[in-house]
Amino acid sequence: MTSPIYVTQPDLPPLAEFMPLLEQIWDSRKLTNGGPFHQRFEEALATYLGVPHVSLFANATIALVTALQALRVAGEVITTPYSFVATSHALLWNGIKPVFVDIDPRTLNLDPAKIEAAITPQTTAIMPVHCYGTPCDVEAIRRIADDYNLKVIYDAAHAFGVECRDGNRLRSVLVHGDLSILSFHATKVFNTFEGGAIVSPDARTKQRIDHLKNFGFVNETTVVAAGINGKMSEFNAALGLLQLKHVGRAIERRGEIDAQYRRLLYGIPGIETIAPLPETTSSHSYFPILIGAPFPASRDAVYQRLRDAGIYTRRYFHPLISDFPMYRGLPSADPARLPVARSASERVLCLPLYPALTDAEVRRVVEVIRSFMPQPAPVGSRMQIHAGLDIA
Ligand code: T4K
Repeated sequence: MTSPIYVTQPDLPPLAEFMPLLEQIWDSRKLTNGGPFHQRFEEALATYLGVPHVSLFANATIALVTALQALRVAGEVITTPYSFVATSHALLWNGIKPVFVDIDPRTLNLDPAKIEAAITPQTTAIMPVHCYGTPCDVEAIRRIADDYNLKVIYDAAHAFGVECRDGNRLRSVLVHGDLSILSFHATKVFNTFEGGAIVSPDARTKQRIDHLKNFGFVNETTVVAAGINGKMSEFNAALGLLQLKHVGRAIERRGEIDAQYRRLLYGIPGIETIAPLPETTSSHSYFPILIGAPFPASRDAVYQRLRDAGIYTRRYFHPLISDFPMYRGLPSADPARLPVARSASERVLCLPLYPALTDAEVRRVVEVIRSFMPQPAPVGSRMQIHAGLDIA
């Protein structure tokens, strides 16, 4: 019996390394509300990522909701239908109308060429997603935002540790836009069980965000905003601090698996992978493939055969956000306006990818996919005899 393979498996540090940190928490009785681990992790994370300011959160969804409030975004926001629902849900939680714009078939990110046509007098911001960690066209988006005086909030839940060319050096993709949001959920490249963060460019914005995530409290008697409770606990922060020591190795192993998949899948007609962008580093957060003609089976048939073999892939992102009941009545959710996103959503399958996945398991996944291919004709079959005659 082979053991099941899931789309991901959280990477954890050795428990023995975490125990002394837990003992410190037990001794201090400081469990939350900006304790010493929170402080240390926030600083260490900003340094690791090479970004100016980080505000830790309980999860990325609360961070997205807070980011929109911090920038006082209202009215309409242009966003992608090809993401996890949390991206658009954060807009609805703020009473903002999502306006869906189609994606670029090459990166599966919001297509900058289609943004301008969706801008109305009510538009106040753009909320793109660095889908699977592939950076958006940040320059094109910045130009549009500047021209129309719009804010840009990047949902960077998949983009931990991703860097791209900035002048003559590589720099974190998280410095682009007005704010970037990270997720440290169990299923992410870097996890703190649950967790998230907002990257902000200046101390003033960070301070506003920090007030908003703590009920709006400035001190015991002063409340400056109708904030929420979005704080990260000491448990999660201590784990995060420790995870930073190990994440480099984890990303390296992810890169090896990514390369192995690309090698083994190469040349299968109808299986597409997302090509890495030039001058960009990747943390290999997901391994999506797009399955279409001339591959002899549908995406769902492949998904099912893999399941039958104990391999639990995921169709991230199917259905499109714009197909869910709370969105599908919007004019921008009309399927006719989102052909690229729809096509990707119908063809995508995210293959298992996590540091503990073995080379043999990667081969097992690809073997099931290859099992749909027509078998090579047996020796001595008519086809081969004809071929032989032709050659003769
Ligand atoms: N923006 C974007 C673009 C996002 O992708 C997400 C989250 C967010 C915002 C919001 O971030 P957070 O608020 O969550 O910080 C998962 C995650 O729950 C979600 O965080 C993630 N995106 C989304 C893409 O995937 P599910 O429903 O697919 O997770 P689940 O529980 O089915 O887990 C998948 C597999 O992982 C399981 O089959 C087994 C394995 N697993 C999972 C968990 C939770 C484990 O082995 N251990 C675990 O503890 O949503």
